Amino acid sequence: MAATFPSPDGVPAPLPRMGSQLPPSPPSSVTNLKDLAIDSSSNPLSLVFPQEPQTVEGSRPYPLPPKARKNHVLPEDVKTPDNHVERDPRLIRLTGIHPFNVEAPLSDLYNEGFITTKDLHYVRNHGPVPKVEDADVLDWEFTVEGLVEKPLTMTLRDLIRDYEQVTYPITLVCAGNRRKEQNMVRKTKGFSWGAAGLSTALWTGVALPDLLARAVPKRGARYVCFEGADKLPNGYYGTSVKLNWAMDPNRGIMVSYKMNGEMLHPDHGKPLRIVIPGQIGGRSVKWLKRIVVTAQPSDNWYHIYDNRVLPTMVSPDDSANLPETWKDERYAIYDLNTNSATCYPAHNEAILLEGGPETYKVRGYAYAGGGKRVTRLEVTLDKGKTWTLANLSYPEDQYRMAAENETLYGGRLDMSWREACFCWCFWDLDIATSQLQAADDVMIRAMDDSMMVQPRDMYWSVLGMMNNPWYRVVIHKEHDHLRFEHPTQPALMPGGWMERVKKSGGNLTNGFWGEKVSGEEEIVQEEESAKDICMVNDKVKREIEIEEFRQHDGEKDTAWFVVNGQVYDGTSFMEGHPGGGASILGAAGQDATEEFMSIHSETAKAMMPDYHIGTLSATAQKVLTEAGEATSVDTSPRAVFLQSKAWSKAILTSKERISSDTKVFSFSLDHETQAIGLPVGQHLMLRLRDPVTREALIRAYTPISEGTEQGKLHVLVKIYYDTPDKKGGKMTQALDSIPIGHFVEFKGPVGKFEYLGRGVCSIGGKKRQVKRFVMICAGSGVTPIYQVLRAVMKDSEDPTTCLVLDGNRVEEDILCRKELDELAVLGGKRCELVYTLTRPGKDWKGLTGRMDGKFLEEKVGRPVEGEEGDTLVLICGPETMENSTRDALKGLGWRDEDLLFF
Ligand SMILES: Nc1nc2c(c(=O)[nH]1)N[C@H]1C(S)=C(S)[C@@H](COP(=O)(O)O)O[C@H]1N2
Ligand SMILES: [Mo]
Repeated sequence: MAATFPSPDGVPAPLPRMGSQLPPSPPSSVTNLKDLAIDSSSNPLSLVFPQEPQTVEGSRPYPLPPKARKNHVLPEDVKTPDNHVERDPRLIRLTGIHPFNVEAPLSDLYNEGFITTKDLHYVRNHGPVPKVEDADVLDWEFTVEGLVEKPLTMTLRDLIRDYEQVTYPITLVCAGNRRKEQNMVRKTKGFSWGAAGLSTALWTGVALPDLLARAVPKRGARYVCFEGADKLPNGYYGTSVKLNWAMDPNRGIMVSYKMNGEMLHPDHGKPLRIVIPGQIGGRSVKWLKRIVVTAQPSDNWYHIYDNRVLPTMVSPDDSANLPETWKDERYAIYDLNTNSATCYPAHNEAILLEGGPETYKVRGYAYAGGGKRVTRLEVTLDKGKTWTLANLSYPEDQYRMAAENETLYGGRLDMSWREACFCWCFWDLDIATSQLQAADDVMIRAMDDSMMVQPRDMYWSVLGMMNNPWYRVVIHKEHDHLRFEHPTQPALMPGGWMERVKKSGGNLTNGFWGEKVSGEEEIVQEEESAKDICMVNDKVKREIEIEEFRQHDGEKDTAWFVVNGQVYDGTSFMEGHPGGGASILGAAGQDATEEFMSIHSETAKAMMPDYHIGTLSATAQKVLTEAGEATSVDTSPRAVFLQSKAWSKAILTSKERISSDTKVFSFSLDHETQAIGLPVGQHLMLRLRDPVTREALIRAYTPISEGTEQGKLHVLVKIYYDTPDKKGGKMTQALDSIPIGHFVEFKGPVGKFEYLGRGVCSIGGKKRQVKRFVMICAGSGVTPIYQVLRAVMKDSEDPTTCLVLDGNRVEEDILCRKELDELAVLGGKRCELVYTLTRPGKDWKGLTGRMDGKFLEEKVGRPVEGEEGDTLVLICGPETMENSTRDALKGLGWRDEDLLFF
């Protein structure tokens, strides 16, 4: 066959379908790889990646990709690190502008047919796209290393020259496909995919078993790790699969450099990636640099903290403190689960009742995992009481009919012997309009060849993955037509019955899609929705343009800021703000959504309607978003590191463990002589991004660095690990997991207190002279106290006296003890330093017991009559300690203005 029908690349020979009689004549301009190899062309790229004319539909016995478009760099990408990537504007962005996570509108995806073009193929990028010039593609180097007899370092050129090339159609599916539905039930840690988080392409490359066979895995090798070139907050993206799968030709795992006959698009891994059929997309590492054979699963951060289905009872809060649960390989996702969706009728599609069609062809897609075949798709119009079989078509099977040794895009179509299904399939069913009219909804479920059927109920888990309950489309009867409603719309797009049901107080988890079941108790408001605090004033109707907004950017002491597209006037609250007026001024003239939402309590959010003055116009919002991107990438050298309005990056240089749960994190600033820019007693904001969700985590810290120190910044942080009696923290765990050499962002200063020296304090901008500080702290609350104490004691002319009360559990918990002791010695009579422990060891000679009312009465006493205002009490510790201290001191006669809480 191969001799009779040369296997052209790009210009397909009009091959006969099975059973067809006459062999067509080969095309005159044969351009297959072998012919090209003897071509005298001087450009090596054009040999491997010829400018292939688009393949003609129908001329092969199997589907070929539709014609792809010529795209351009989109305006929204220009200011991002992806400003070199050309993209299709139809793609729906799921995580803001950057990083690029997108799906096509579901109908557009379906309309492209079996093979998706690069234009509409979904993209899941954890970070910026590595930039590789065309000229460097063939020189791209990667390794096969680890537990192998013959480690390999090779270029893409070697891979193409030295190995057999294959082409397979493969459907990639992100484990987050359909996650928006889960987010509607309860917010997961993942962003909101609709049902188009999957795509099918023809991938050309080398079968991984061939590569591994040459490297020869050693005894004891059980896993293969893959690592990409994209550097992310927690290291390079990487993951692993089992070695025996990687060695198994049945599994079809490949290293690929061509998608639909073209060099990989940058978003899809240019120039080289792994493609794993039947498994979640997350294992198909893009921009491939290393293949490492190991005895253990990958310890890459993204292998452990992404693409897992944790048990359903693990809440987002809990999950921060369960490192062992995360590492449990049993929760790692590999094979896809069986899933399906309805594409037509589309969301909001309407069909006429009178004069409309007699029947409607309901249709969509289905897939199964691990090479399994979808063996049936059933449709119900009565909530699962009765089911009808839909027609199924498997375009993938047509590739199995390719001639022996037939190639496509330079790779052999090695499909004839494969029993496995690597691709999605399509289903359809004609339903009489009258039947649709009589029903409330159309629901579907698929079954695979292990007889696993899609469940009715959702399995919610903290990352929101593998969502596959029956896909439900609601039917609305609206005067002369029927209108269809899908469960959700992707990203933040409104619409869908889930949102509607939730808004009307329905309980989506009642086993009846949130519909009121007769006899059901009045629904108790869900905890989650109770947390959606209303932050707007309904009476406010004003639309605000950018010019007006900009006039209140803090310069003239008026501070307007934006949260969720709404404009707030924070001017009158600057004095009352617990974080000091500076934190409002810092947000003035900006979109403060992320920061505001992640720092503020429900109480603070509930205050927002009082300050709500209008809605930002759409154009103004666009300008603001772009401005925000611009300031954060400003890299010009500055004398002072901290900026109040823009985040500045600092590189983590070391983590020094100073107690069982405390570390000093050291950062290098922009240059060696750069000052931190933090007045004594003030804090800075530290921002990290959760690498999975890109959610911003922001907290205030007081560094322990000397104010005079340059080029470096040291922050002492207590890491809240899980203990039997206490839950840990999201922020501190995330900070702890940042590798050396990666950045975090800082901003500031913030705080209403500042120590100016020699007893002069500034509190909320008002000066106050004090003679004595009482400093009460516990645990890591020592850091702001330590700052002020150091400023007092290091200035021998400062007459202020300090009484420091530091309460902890065990001796080891006393943080910065050496430094505190040294300051006490330095201060002599000016300083009294008292430690007390609640669980002292037997060698402890200091005080014991809690810093309760009795203790405070003894140590601090009552304010001295006639000397009101001479003493300022500084307090910093856990909330419960701060509250009990407040109560005790007020009981002793201290006034509110004498107590300052950090
Ligand atoms: N290097 C690298 N590989 C990666 C990712 C990534 O962010 N970096 N994302 C993964 C995830 S979660 C998915 S679903 C697929 C998506 O592949 P696509 O963008 O080509 O559709 O790539 C996987 N491989
Ligand atoms: Mo994914």
